[in-house]
Amino acid sequence: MSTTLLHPEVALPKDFLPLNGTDHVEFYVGNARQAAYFYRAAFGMKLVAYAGPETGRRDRASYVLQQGKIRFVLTTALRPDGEIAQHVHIHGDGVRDVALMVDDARQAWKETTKRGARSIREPFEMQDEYGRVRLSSIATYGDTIHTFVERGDYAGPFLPGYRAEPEDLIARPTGLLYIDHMVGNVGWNEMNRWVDFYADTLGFSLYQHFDDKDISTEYSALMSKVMANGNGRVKFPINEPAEGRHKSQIEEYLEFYHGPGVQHIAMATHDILSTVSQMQAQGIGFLKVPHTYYTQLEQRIGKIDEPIEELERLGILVDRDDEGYMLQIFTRPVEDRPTLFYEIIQRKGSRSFGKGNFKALFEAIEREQAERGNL
Ligand code: TYF
Ligand code: FE
Repeated sequence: MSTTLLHPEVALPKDFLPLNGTDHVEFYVGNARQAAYFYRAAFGMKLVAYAGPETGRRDRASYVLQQGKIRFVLTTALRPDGEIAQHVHIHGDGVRDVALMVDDARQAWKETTKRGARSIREPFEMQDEYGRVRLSSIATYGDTIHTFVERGDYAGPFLPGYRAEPEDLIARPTGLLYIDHMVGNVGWNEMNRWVDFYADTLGFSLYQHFDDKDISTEYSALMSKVMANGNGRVKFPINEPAEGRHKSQIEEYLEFYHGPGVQHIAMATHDILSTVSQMQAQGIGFLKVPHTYYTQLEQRIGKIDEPIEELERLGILVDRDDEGYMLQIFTRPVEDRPTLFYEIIQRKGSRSFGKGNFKALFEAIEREQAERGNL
């Protein structure tokens, strides 16, 4: 993979998979009604649409939650057989589908399957009184898929078959705006295979800001490369485990998820101090950062707008690059298995993913791993 910045005289190859962003993230869960309550009360997402037996769908129930541009779909099986129950049986609750917004779902399917993507669903149409959408899906790592969503001028609350829900009085919004990136954990020595998959099959490239190899260190016990689509709206870091001082956190994930899958979803805010205070008050647990991190912060980062005491009180990390700085924080795993977690991120010019925080971050993760007896 080359990270060379394209020179103006070099013609840009045509983007064969233009993406307008992340359409939604669908989770397969054991109990969608209760999971929805968690995301509404703690993350502040609003319930906007529903499909299930009441709307004529007999085998599953789905709750659509929204905050800013972030849309989650929580789906549960109503029967013991079938793909949803099977997914939950193996993985516990987890991300099934990272759905991407396209102008042409037939073209997206054709271009990606032609380049080697495994088809999950050939292009098909769905229709109701609000209009028509076109969908198609391909496989990615583990049991995870990408659905291409072509909405056209569809005017319904989500997709055909969903009913709109009344104003959500449970949701306590926390200022989350959009998905900044979504990270996949893959198996030992599989990172480059999946980096190549996103490059060759979806036309992504190594995010230019990063050096070609990126980091595997004694303390991180992982390797990571960030892939981004042509217009940079979709960014997928890919992690693989590495040998380190202790058992890799990625290995722990792979054991409990029983294979590759989505590790974390990073959601952006314009005011991380208020977003994190509110999420904490609403019951979300974040990783703890030691006091020493903050005693050295100003000399590492320079002057920043946020009071250091406030950052320390909340456990927010800061990193800088030549374009600016960024603030980030990580939740504890949000399930009983040490699998999926969330990152809250505020960018102030920086395109960093927090490389400068890796030591502090991975030590914090290891402390939690040790508490689970998995180090
Ligand atoms: O997305 C990223 O690359 C950063 C860094 O287990 C990171 O958030 C990488 C691995 C990890 C936690 C954070
Ligand atoms: Fe991240």
